Amino acid sequence: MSTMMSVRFLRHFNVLKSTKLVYPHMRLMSAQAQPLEQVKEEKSNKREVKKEKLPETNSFIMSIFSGQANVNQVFPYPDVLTEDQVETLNMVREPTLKLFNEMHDPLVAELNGKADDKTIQMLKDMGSFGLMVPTKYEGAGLNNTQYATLAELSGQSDLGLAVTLGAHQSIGYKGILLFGNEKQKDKYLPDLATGRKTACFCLTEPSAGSDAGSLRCKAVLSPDGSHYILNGSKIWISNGGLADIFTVFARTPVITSSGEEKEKVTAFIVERAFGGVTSGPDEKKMGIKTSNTAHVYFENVKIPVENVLGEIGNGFKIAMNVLNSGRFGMGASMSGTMKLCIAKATDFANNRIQFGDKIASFGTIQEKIARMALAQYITESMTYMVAGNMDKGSTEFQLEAAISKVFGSEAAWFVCDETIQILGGSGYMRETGVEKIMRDLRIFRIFEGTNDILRLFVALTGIQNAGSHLKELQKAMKNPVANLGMIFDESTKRVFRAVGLSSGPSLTEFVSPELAPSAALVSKSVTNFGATVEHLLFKYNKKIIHEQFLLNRLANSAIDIYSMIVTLSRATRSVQKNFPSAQHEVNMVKVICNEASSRVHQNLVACRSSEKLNDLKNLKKISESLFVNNGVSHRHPIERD
Ligand code: MYA
Repeated sequence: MSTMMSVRFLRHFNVLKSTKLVYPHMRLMSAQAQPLEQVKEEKSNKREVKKEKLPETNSFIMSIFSGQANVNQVFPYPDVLTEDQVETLNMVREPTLKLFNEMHDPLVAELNGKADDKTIQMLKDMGSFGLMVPTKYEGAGLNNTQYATLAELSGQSDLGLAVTLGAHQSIGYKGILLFGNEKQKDKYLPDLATGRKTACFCLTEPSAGSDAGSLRCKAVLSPDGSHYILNGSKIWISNGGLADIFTVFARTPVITSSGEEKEKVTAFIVERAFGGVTSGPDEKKMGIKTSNTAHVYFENVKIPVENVLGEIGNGFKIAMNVLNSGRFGMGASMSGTMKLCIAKATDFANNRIQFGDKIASFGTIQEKIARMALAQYITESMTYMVAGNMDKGSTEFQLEAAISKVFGSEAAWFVCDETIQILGGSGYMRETGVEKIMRDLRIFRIFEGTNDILRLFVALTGIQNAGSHLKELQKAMKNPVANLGMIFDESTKRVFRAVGLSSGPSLTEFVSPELAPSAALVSKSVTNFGATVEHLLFKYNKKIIHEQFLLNRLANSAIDIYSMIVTLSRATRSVQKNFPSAQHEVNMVKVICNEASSRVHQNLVACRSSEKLNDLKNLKKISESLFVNNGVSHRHPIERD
């Protein structure tokens, strides 16, 4: 993350901005040390005073930053599809599966740099270009959960083709779907949903990659106020060379409420037909070669004012929300890719004889396969948890969506790598198809927000919320009589934690009895996590935003905690519904929770123990030495003096 982001984050870090945080634990202790008479009097007032609550969030991940576990979003595991919705889904799913299995050859498509025209036309005819567009705009009218199952199929077939479909609908025209007015939807969605026109999402620029807010494309209102004139360029745009409709983010001058002129980002719907829009050649890439990636140039493009998407100056939020709303789709496609890899690996291991036995009988291979299954199960559980919550109308899913993208893309890389390892020499050969998957997969840890940026996003957003939690508590301390209930709850929690009696928020009541010990591990992890966040806020105050070594460890802990809670919830539902795979799932979740909670412990210790912090300091020094040398800075073994 750039310093710019830190600076901007600092600006939005209202909680820590003005006052130095006071460790609430200390304040609480002093509040308790009031004269007995006063306390009695306050207690007698308790019934009359309104019991104020600390700021609530429905996001499980957001809540753990305050050491709490709001389980509204995670228990029970979402079961959102009605029978009718399953039927509608099957109407798209079955022909898609047939097409992927029988017609589309990913290796041939890769050589051609695109899927063949017949395949694309069939996908358009079966509604695959407008999966989530309401039927009144000629779309398939699916919800997020239904969409996820199709994204999964595309990941299972060909990630290059998945990117063509995803860049079009997951981000390309998603802004119109989410933020367009009726006129814009009427005008654009039918052509886009049917694939008569193709869309792309134009955010990234040469100087604005991860730091999306620093974009330079500029749109200025014409003197007669009828249109904007857009100039600038965008890079690495998926579908950029094919698109007819572009969602473009550009700076526009706006007058703020104080009368000052400022440049703010605005989103526009741009048609290639407006003139002045050109695309560069298809980029030569490591993978996803079946999809098109190109630079897009805008030269004095005249955009009618009615093509402003959302409000003037609100474009950055639109871009972020489009990305937030699409990230679970990546988890879904990664989940499908892992299923394909696992099937290839098990098939190979079941048939390959070495040392007189099937290699499937060797412990080395068994552990690999089991771990691949855990990675896929976690990704799938996260994806459908996020999609299900979105379908239930949740608006607080951005952290969980980011986590599902980060976890899914890394899990898929691991699973693909292990598949190649199991297949040995065969895995390295093109015709087995896994080598292409590995090349295709590499970009998934980079685009739609690099995993590094998303980790910092998760940690900083969570910390910001925890900061406001602590600030509320500070405020409450100024009027302890009116806020006695809240102060009492918080102080009890801290006192118990301080003497090691806190077992954390109880989760055992939500899980099947066999999983109770695993749920207890999550509770413990959440308590330690909240305490560590509080400790870091106390120690670093607003400077915490610059402590990326620590922020990454918090993000990794949050990812591990989310992987435990979603799988616990899902396996519990499987047990309750008596699914044939219930015991298999319980076995997986036990391992997931044991291993993830140990990693959480290690990561949190690294944020607090002086020995571990010294290691982090040394890592910083080591890197500095390399930057000074522009490469390795130690002497070669053969050098003598
Ligand atoms: S598309 C390009 C992808 N690019 C990115 O993802 C850019 C990554 N960078 C960022 O996200 C931002 O710049 C970060 C913020 C996070 C670094 N949700 O000052 P700020 C608000 C809601 O902190 P910055 C591609 O790759 C924030 O609260 N709000 O911002 C193609 C604040 O609000 P306020 C957010 O320091 C992929 C304001 O914004 C969020 O600049 C092809 C400013 O915040 C958020 N997330 O940095 C994919 N973030 O002013 C194909 C910030 O009110 C997919 N804010 O306080 C294929 C998949 C397969 C699908 C299959 C289909 C079938």
